[in-house]
Amino acid sequence: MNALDADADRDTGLRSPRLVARVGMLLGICITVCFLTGMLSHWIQHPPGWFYWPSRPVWLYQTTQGLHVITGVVAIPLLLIKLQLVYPKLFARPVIGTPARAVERASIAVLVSSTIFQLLTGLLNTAQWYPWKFFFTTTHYAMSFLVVASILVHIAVKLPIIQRALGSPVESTEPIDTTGTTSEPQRPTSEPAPENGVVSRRTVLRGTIAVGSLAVLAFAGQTVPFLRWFAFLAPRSGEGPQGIPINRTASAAGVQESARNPDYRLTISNGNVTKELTLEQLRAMPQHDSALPIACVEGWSATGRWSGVQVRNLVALVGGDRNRDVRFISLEAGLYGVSTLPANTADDPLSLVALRLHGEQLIVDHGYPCRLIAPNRPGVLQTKWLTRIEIL
Ligand SMILES: Nc1nc2c(c(=O)[nH]1)N[C@H]1C(S)=C(S)[C@@H](COP(=O)(O)O)O[C@H]1N2
Ligand SMILES: [Mo]
Repeated sequence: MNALDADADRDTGLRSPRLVARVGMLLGICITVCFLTGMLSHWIQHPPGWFYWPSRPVWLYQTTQGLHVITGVVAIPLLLIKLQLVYPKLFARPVIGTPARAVERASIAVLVSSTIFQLLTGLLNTAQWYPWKFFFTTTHYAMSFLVVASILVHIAVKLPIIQRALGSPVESTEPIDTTGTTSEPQRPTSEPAPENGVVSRRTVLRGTIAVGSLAVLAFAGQTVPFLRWFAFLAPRSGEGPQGIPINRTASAAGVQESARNPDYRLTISNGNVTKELTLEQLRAMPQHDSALPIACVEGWSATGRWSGVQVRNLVALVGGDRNRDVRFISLEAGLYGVSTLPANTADDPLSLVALRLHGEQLIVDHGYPCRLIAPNRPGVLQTKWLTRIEIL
């Protein structure tokens, strides 16, 4: 008999709550970190009134978003292992039963389907593969609340069993009361712990941790340079012209011609005060260097040595002060063609309108004639092909 087929009600097989609760706990940790880092990324991109995000340390967002993608990826094998351990229960009779049981089963249906949906669409997003019609970020955000709410219900319902299961050794064969009440007598068991030829619970638990660690290595290379070699699953790991991947090319954005227009001007406005600068004038202003990462929301990140004009110098040029948010507008019309830099980050000496990358003029795919590069923020807000800057 296969160890998985052992009677689920007894504590001899792999379906023991002792193993299921431990795998569930690992999965719960991953999902919690994934949810919190995801909320953070959402708030940075759509800041509520109370939200403040510092401009330092420069690597903070890179780290939290790396964690978001890695914990999301690791949750996939953990979820599959957990489902494999418990799936007979999903089809247990009666299908609905008492009202309490109906609620529990409905919450599990929501839990399983929303978590699978969330993790898979997130994974496809890291590969920039969108085989669906809905707008990814809105759906991903809304679905995260469903995932978390259904997990909380699930934990609340199972809490007595979880506590008993985690409170005893994983290999124990003492019966656990899985009914949630103490009234039902439990069958004692005298079966020995699994021996040769039968996979033990401890082996499954170690295997789960090993699979999770492998998934970490396979994805972490997207953002941790010395792990890059392991990153066989990472879609983009630091390859690209001028040492940085390209997220959207100039031709995909439809700016091939406008970006190369010899009459190019960068317009800077502060209320009625407006200045137009040619590329020559921008180059003639004091140039500063910033070593900053592009940290894409999709999980990859890569650091470049950028140089150009400090945002705060451009703000001062039109009489703006250090308490003003600044809006950056691209030649590319549309969703990714505009971003707002909060005042604290606009004032950071590392925030640049960059003209050069790694000592060379920016190539058009990296944002020529000039782009925004600022510390500690998502790549999607590092607007390329700037045409206009507005002091708000
Ligand atoms: N105008 C514009 N700027 C943009 C984008 C874009 O699509 N259009 N993509 C953003 C995203 S999602 C990222 S991760 C970075 C990537 O910059 P890179 O292509 O130079 O690496 O640029 C950002 N700036
Ligand atoms: Mo991105």
